[in-house]
Amino acid sequence: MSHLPSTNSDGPTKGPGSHDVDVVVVGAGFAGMYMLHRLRTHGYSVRVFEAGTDVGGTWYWNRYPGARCDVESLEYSYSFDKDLEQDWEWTERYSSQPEILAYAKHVADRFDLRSDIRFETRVEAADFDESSGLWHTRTSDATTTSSRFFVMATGCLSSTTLPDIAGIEEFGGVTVHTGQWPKEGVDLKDKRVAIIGTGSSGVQAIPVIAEQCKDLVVFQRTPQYTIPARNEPLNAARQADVKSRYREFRAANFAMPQALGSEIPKFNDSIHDVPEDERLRRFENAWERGGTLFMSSFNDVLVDESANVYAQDFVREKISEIVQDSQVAAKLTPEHIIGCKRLVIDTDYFETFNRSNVRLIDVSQDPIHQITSSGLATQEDEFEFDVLIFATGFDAMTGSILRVGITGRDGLTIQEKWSAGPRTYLGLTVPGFPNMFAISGPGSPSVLTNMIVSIEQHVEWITDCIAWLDERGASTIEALPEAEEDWVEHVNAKADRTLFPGCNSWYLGANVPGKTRVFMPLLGFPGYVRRCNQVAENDYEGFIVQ
Ligand code: N01
Repeated sequence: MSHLPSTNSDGPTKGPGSHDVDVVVVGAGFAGMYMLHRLRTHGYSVRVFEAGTDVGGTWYWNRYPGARCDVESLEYSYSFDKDLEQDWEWTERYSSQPEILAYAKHVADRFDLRSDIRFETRVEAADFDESSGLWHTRTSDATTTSSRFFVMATGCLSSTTLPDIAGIEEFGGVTVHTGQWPKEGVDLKDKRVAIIGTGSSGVQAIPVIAEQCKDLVVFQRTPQYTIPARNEPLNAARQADVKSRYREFRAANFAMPQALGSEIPKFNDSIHDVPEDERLRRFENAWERGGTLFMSSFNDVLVDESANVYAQDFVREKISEIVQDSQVAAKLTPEHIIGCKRLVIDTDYFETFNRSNVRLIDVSQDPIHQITSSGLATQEDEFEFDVLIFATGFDAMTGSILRVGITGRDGLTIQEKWSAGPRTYLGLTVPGFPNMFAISGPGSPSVLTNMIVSIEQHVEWITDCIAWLDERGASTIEALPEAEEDWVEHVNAKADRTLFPGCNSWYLGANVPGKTRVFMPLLGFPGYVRRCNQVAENDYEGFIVQ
C-alpha cells in the first residue's frame, strides 16, 4: 500500500490512528468543491479525487450544444459566501453550460480548491477497515489513501448509459454521448447528424444542432412534454435587486418544496374547483412565463390523474399549434402523465420540427434494429449520417455510487447492500458503511430541488456531524438498520401519494434494464431539512455513535 503525503496546509490530521487525511471526497463538482471548502474551514484535511481535468462535475462533462440549467441563475449558485454572490455577475435568466463552468472555475480559484484536488484520478474502490476504523480509497494512479471519513460527491446524473443496440461499435463516423461531450467540441457544420433520445439533453441539443448541421434525424422513443424556458438576457435591475436582498431571497427559496421559485405565483387550489377560463388563463400565464413551475398552477396536478389530464391537454394543444405538419405533431404528442418523467424546459424545441433539415423518426413504431458502419437501420428504413449522438441519459442517483467498489463492515459491498434498490437513512448514510456519506444520495430531495441548495444543506450537515463526533471524542457514526427501514418507508410513502410512480422515468430507475424499480428521490425539501436538523439536535438519533 502506498500513501500519498497530505497536501493540506492546515496541520496534522485529527482523530484516532494514523491516516493520510481526515476526509476523502469523490468528485469535484459543486458538491465536492463545497465539501472541501467547508471541511477546510473547520480545520480538517481533505483530499478530493476527480476523474476530469478540472472542477465542475455535471457542467464539466455535459458540454453538448444548447446545454443550459433549468433553474434560474440567481438561484443556481452558492449561497455560502456573501462576497462571492455579490461579485459574480450572471448574464442570462438561465445560465449556459460554459457560464456555469466558468463560475465553478472561479470558485476553485477564489478558494484555492485545486491544491487539494487530484484530477484525472478515478476512485476504483474504497474499503472500510474495521480494525483501524479507517477508509482506504484506491485510485487509478495505483495509490491508496486512508481517511476517517469517506464522502461520495459523485452527482446524481453522472453515469451515462448507452442503449443496447446491435452494432453500436460498428459505426464508422463520430459517436458521442451528450453527457461526455468532448472538450474540443464536435464539428457539426455541413454534417449529417442523428440523435437518439429526447429527454432534457436531447430537447436542449436538437434546436441548436439543427441550426449548425446539414441534416438532423431525431430518433424518438417517447414524446416529451416540454415548456418554453423563455430564456433571455438577465435584467440588470433584477440582478441588482436580488443582490440587495440576497439573504431574504435565499431564505424564501429554502422554504419552498423544491428549494426554488419563491417569487413565482403559486396556487393552492384544486384544478377541479376553478372554472375553465381561469384554468386556461393560469396555464397560459405559466406557459408565457416559462420554466419548470408550470405544474404549480394548481395543487393537484401531480397527485390526481384527472387533474393531470387538464395539464396534458393544454400542452398537447400547444404542440398542435406550433408544429405545422399534423403527422409530425401527432408523433411529438405525448400520452403519458405530465410531470412524472422530469418536465423539460426548452428553447424552440417544437418549432425545430418545422425546419426542412429536420426529420423525426418514431422508434416506438419502427424500432432501431441495428447500427451499421454508415448509419442505422430501423425495421423499415435505413439512415446514413456522419455523426451519431446518444442523448440517452444516465444510470441516475445510484450509478456513480455503484460503479465504485465500496465495501463496508463484514465485507459487505454496496452492490450487495443495494441489490434490491438503494436503501439509506436520510439519503446521506447507509447501515454497514460507517463514516461514509453520500451528498444528494438516493432518499434525499436532490434532483427534485435546486441541486445547489440541497448540496449546501448536505455539506453543512455532514461537516457539523463530523465536528460533533470530534467534540465528544467519538470515532465512528453508523446508521441503524431500523432507521434505514423507517426512512425507506417514508420515501416510498411520499412518492406513493403522487403520480410519480406512474411512468417509466429515471427517477424510478426504469430507464436502465434490470434496475430495481424504486422511486429514488424524496419529495419535499423543507420537511426533509427539519428532519435532518431534528436528528442532529437529538444527538444523531437513528445512528450508533462510538
Ligand atoms: O436523459 P433522459 P437526459 N432507443 O433519461 C431515450 C438532467 N438534465 O440526459 O423516454 C431510443 O431524460 C429515452 O427514451 P424513453 C435532467 O434532470 C438537466 O435527457 O426512455 N431512445 C429518452 O428520450 C434530466 O431529466 C438539464 O422512451 C432511447 C432519452 O433517451 C436528466 O438530466 C439538461 C433508448 C433519455 O432521456 C436526464 O436527461 C440535461 C433507446 N434504446 C439533463 N434509450 C437541465 O438542467 C434511451 N432512449 C436543463
